Amino acid sequence: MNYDGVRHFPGLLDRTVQETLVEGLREAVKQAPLFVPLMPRTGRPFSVRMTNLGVLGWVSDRAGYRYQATHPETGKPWPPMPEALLEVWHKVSSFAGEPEACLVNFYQGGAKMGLHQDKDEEDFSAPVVSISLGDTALFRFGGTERGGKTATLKLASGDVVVMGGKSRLCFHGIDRVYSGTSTLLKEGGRINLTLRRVRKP
Ligand code: MD3
Ligand code: FE
Repeated sequence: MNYDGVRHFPGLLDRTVQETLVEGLREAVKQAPLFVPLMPRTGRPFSVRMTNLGVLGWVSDRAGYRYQATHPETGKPWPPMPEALLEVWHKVSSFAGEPEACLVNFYQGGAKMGLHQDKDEEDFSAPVVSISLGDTALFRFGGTERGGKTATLKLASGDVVVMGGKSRLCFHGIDRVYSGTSTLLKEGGRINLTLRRVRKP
């Protein structure tokens, strides 16, 4: 399906690739543990836990949202992006360069994500590529103005979404995750990986 630059590839990643990605993440979180981001100013915690892979990672705390080269708690560089992730990027992004950041969002319990825009990157010419693993989620997206009309899409394990063109700056979020809809993660829940370009070339 195609909605102003949103491209959804249901089931693009087979079970073996999904398992390979999860195994890579299990190794990565040993070096870069999941952390709970805080909302700027209020310090209210996100319900999602996060970490990053790649040369840059997205973090949020009372000081604001930003990309940085190191983990906010350990001070160490983020782990490298596994080859399997780069393959997905090159398969769907139509972008010549490599992704610089992979934000890992881990949804458990009632975790969700409110409507927001991704605009902490300097360069919006590259798409954002999203990979869903584990339980199915209800993804909501709208236009580039807050308060406009929205549509929803269910994202299942192995689905890939590419947000390019006009959709790159659309409002989007995760309304809910349907527990028990996937057997990929033994403890349940959902992982979303977003591959991004951050800096201008
Ligand atoms: C639309 N993640 O990490 S992925 C995020 O499922 C984020 O965890 C959600 O929103 C998740 O910022 C949604 C789909 C997605 C990702 C990036 C986008 C949609 C997007 C960037 C621009 C527009
Ligand atoms: Fe987002």
